[in-house]
Order: sequence, then C-alpha cells, then structure tokens
Amino acid sequence: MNKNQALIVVDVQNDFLETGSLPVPEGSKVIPVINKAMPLFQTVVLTQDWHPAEHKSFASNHENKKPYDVTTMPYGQQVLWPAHCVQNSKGAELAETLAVKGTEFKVRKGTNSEVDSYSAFFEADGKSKTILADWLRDRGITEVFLCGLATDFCVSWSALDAVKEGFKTFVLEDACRGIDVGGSLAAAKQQWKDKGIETISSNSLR
Ligand code: VGL
Ligand code: ZN
Repeated sequence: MNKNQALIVVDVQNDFLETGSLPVPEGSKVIPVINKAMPLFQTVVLTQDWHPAEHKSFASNHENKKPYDVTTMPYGQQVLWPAHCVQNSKGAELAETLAVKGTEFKVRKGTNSEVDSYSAFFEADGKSKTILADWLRDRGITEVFLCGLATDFCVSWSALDAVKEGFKTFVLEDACRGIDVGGSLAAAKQQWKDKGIETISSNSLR
C-alpha cells in the first residue's frame, strides 16, 4: 500500500449486524474481508454512528411514524430508522470480531439530535464538518478506500463527500453490504459513477 492511501471502515457496529436493531442483510460478512484489508494500510479510520437517545432519525422520536417511513426535515428527506447506535450502548460498540489494533483514528458522528449524519465528513445539512478531511490531509493522504455498513447510506455518503474534499475515492465492494430501501442501492451506485468513484474488489489490494 502507498503511504498516501487510507482505509475508512464505516460503522461496523453491533446494531448493523444481522442481530442488531437496524440489521443490514449479511452485515457480518464484511468483517473477515475488512480484517484482511486493514493490515494493508498504514492509515485506518474507524467510524461509529453515535446517536443520543432522542435522535430525530429514530421513528420512535416522531408521532405516528414507523421505521423506514420517510419524513421531511429542515435539511431534506430523512428515512426514519429503528433506534440504533445509541451512545454507550452495546449496539453502538464496534463488532467484537473486527480486528481493531487501537492505532486507528476514530470518528464518531450523528451526535447532534436534530441532524442525521450518514457521512464521516459532514452532517446531513452539508454544513457541519468533522475533522476527518483535515486529519487525512495533514497525513498526506490523497486516496481513500471505503468499506463497511451500509453501502447505500453511510458508505455512499462518506464516499461522495470524500470526492467533495478532493480525495480520489474507491469503494471496496466486497467489503460492504447495503440496506436497500426505496431503490437506495441503485441510486448510490449511479451517483458513484457520476462522481468518478471507482468500485474495486478487496482482492486487488496489495
Ligand atoms: C446508517 C442508517 C442510519 C449507516 C446509519 O451506517 O449506513 N444507516 N444510520
Ligand atoms: Zn444512524
């Protein structure tokens, strides 16, 4: 691996595994693939969805809404989710079998209860920035490789924002799994194409 390449492991947390509160089909299948990819990178970022219990992306925090309904928020359309990744809960912890070394850079997002934050770079209003882009640039990173959960939400939004921040962006397709609500997976893949995001297999990493 080149020194200018970073791996961004998105939201491999208990609540997104098959037994979690917001299960991603086959979610746990990404773990062995990511465990093989991580040692190939000098720079690894781990993200965590990290919501307060009163987070507005939870259907339970709205009247007459159920999970997977769509509502309008001040910043646009919002899918309403089952409560998930509540700060300090078991569900918010990284998957136990993820081979974390402790040297990875951790980014927690979604902490503002009024705004969702699928992306590791910006909240969904497109305004509030995390420190991730500057942190990567400070380390000379120019290319990012994304993997994790879920392909069509946090992985995709992070990939699209990585492009906005000027990084050459790749998605490790076999190291992701999606949720696919309302055609979200096909829409994500079309957007990647439009923005020059390349999809590659983790087998091609050296
Ligand atoms: C995610 C839905 C809600 C994700 C996070 O990690 O893709 N999806 N919050
Ligand atoms: Zn979330």
